[in-house]
Amino acid sequence: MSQQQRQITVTEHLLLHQKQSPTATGMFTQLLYDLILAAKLISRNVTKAGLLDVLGETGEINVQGEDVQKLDAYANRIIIHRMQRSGALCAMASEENADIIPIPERFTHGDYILIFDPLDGSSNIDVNINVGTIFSILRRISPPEQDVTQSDVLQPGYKQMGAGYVMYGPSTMLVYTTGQGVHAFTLDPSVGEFLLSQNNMQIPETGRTYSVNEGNVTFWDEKTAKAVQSFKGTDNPRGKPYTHRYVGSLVADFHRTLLKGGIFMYPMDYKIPDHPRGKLRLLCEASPMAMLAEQAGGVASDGHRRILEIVPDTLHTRVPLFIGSKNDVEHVMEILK
Ligand code: P6P
Repeated sequence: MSQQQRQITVTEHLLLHQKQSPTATGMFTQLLYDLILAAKLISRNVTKAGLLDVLGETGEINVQGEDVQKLDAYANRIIIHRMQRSGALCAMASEENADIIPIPERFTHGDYILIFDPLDGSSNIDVNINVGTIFSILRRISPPEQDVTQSDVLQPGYKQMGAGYVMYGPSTMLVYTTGQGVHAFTLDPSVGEFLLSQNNMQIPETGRTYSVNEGNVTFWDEKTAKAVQSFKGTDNPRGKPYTHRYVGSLVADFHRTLLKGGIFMYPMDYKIPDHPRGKLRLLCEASPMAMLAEQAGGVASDGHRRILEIVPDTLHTRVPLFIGSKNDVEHVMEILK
């Protein structure tokens, strides 16, 4: 990428795409701009986590039954506070909140719904491993004069207007799509701007890496175990063994898969507490990552169905997830048939 291109800020990039998309309105650009501001505030605290009293747990348990990390709660508060004031939203839904988060009457309402995981992988934060904010943007279905209902939020992933994540690691990166390709920006902390670092990212059709928590092997069904095992031998799209990589933070494992190809898997398992439908949440994890994967030429499945066609039955519906290089995911789906 030329030095000139690298100076493109995310705001310029959004406006450029807004011009090219007849349906886009300034409202969508404003939404992303406010979300980016929230991400910068989160990044500031995440990168100083060891110095501020933000490590460890709050002692609370969230709707997922997980220990709430102090930074989870902080990130959740920052996004809700900032996005309520964006003027673009009629509602929000967070991995940390049991129910839909309404926009108070005193704020301007818009037509969009923001669904997010404020700090995914936060159990890793105390050991300084990459974590991330994952977001998904829908447009309401019900008329603006009515209250937002569950049906406005429980939409299949192909209805998303946009999706993306911010990864807090050696650098803070924003990766997003509005249906016109996948683009990555790196935060330059000296100027506080996200600058374009990769345009129109494409996942290689076949990868060299498989990514799964092998510690669950005794809790998988026979076909899942066979599919995972296939990446250790020659009966796979590469015709030779893949490398195993697993960070345990979806944003980090997905970002590597997006850049290098390969497959990330979180199959259903019979571990206690079991994940009969997988561990990952459809609305705030699988769907946004699936939109990114497909926009980059990859595939995202629950093992049988296209993730983007699954209609969630609750805000916190979980699904198995197989995502990444087209040939690698289709190879697994063939075994799981
Ligand atoms: P396990 C983090 O808690 C998370 O939700 C994802 O970020 C990650 O991919 C997965 O769970 C890791 O789960 O069971 O392997 O620790």
